[in-house]
Amino acid sequence: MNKSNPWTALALLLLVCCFTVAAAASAFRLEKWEQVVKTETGEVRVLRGSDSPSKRQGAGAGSDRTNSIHIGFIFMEPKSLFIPQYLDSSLVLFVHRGEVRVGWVYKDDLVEKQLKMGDILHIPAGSTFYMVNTSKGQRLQIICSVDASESLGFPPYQSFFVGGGRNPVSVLAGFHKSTLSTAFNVTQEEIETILGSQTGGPIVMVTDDVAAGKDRRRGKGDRGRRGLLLDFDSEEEEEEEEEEEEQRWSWRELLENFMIGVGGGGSGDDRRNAKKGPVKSPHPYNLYDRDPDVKNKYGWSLAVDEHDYKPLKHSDIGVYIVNLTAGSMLAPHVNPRAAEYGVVLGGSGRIEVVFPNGTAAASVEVAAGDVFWIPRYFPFCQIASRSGPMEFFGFTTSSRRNRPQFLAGARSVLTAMVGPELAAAFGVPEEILREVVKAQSEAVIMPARPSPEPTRKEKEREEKMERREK
Ligand SMILES: *[C@@H]1O[C@H](CO)[C@@H](O)[C@H](O)[C@H]1NC(C)=O
Ligand SMILES: *[C@@H]1O[C@H](CO)[C@@H](O)[C@H](O)[C@H]1NC(C)=O
Ligand SMILES: *[C@@H]1O[C@H](CO)[C@@H](O)[C@H](O)[C@H]1NC(C)=O
Ligand SMILES: CC(=O)N[C@H]1CO[C@H](CO)[C@@H](O)[C@@H]1O
Repeated sequence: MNKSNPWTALALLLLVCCFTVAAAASAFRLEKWEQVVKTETGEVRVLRGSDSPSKRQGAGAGSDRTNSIHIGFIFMEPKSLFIPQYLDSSLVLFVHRGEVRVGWVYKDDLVEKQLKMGDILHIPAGSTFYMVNTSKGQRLQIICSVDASESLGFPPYQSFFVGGGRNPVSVLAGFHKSTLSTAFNVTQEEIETILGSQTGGPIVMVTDDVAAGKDRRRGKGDRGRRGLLLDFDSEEEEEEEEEEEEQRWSWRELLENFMIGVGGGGSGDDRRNAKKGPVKSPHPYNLYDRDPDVKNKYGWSLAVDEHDYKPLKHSDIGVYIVNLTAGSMLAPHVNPRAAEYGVVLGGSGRIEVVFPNGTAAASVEVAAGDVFWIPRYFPFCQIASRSGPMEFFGFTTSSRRNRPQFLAGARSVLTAMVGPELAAAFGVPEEILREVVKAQSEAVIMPARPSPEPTRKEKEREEKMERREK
């Protein structure tokens, strides 16, 4: 009479309950593993959060943040380097095992920290960082949250390698060689040396010196302490962690919409009239009444944010204006916090924009009246034509201090990071990297490179090519 045994019935009931609970629990377990990086010396795996941000149409960013977080697992063998990169997502790193030295750009300076087991560290979206193992013979494991609420919408996250070469491809590679030659003030050959060496993937083996960070301590005075850009205001701004609703777009839309108003008519001369609308209080703010943030022989630029003009805070919009002399360049840079809209007020020039994978997204000629759009995080530069100055003005989609990150010039991410890690990232000797990074004495706005005259080596190569073509 087992059937009627009440104990058996109870046991069955319990069993059923257990299964139900287990089934429910498995629905809460994230199982969509993705291998994002895999090299001989390391690996990154990501588990996507239960909902990707692109699905959260219309949801106020931040209101349901839990849905837009992915969980990343980073494994790095001893003596390995995670090549300098920035992401379209912010990270909170947690050191699960081993030790790691992390260098990253914080408020325009390079900061380095030695993390040990149990430490956590926040790396903001758009901030360039690298990681070096420092644990003796122990595999390093980091668990991190990948907060995609500021992402471009391509989960799990989009990385932009600053260091690199052939693999990973540095975003620098997306600019014309001649543009880089001007920005860095070195020959195109030297550029090719820097950008053609690394083949090891995003996580590479490094020498003991790099792993131990020896050079770092020795050369302390030489690096790190420099403001990257526009430290025109030493007052420490409290970072409001406001969430910004980002535009969603696809690569295709990007290509199609780069020039949103080519030949939009209207010469730059209208601008002053346009400004004098019937604006009531609060008082307007005049761009021309203020000293530029950056000014040298080759041009000037200034940006107005909510700290300068409070009303901007309400609409969360920033304003900037740039004037470049003939042939000059606003060096390759990145806006870590905002998309940028620009209007060419006068003159003409060229704009280059680079995809995250280090290929050219656009290289477009612009003239007065043209309107351009640059997505957040995308590297780009503006170059005035040699025939005359180019003036452009525009808006950024954030009223917070933008802190553009420059990728070339005397105050750039590269000058801040130059050292054994960056050399290892590019796969070249440190002296060679230093020569290239230091050749440019100007910051932010660079002169045209004087001689389109090729060097002897370049000439010889050209002649060889010509002969081959015949
Ligand atoms: C921009 O610079 C050019 C010379 O480089 C100058 O003639 C022009 O007036 C400047 N524009 C403004 C608005 O300052
Ligand atoms: C780089 O990314 C763009 C945009 O997604 C794509 O069109 C292009 O094919 C990619 N190039 C390479 C070499 O992967
Ligand atoms: C560019 O490099 C040359 C040396 O090769 C130097 O004389 C010149 O001052 C540099 N120009 C700038 C703007 O740094
Ligand atoms: C600084 C440091 O401890 N680096 C270590 C990275 O891993 C290698 C291999 O175990 C060690 O020899 C290094 O000391």
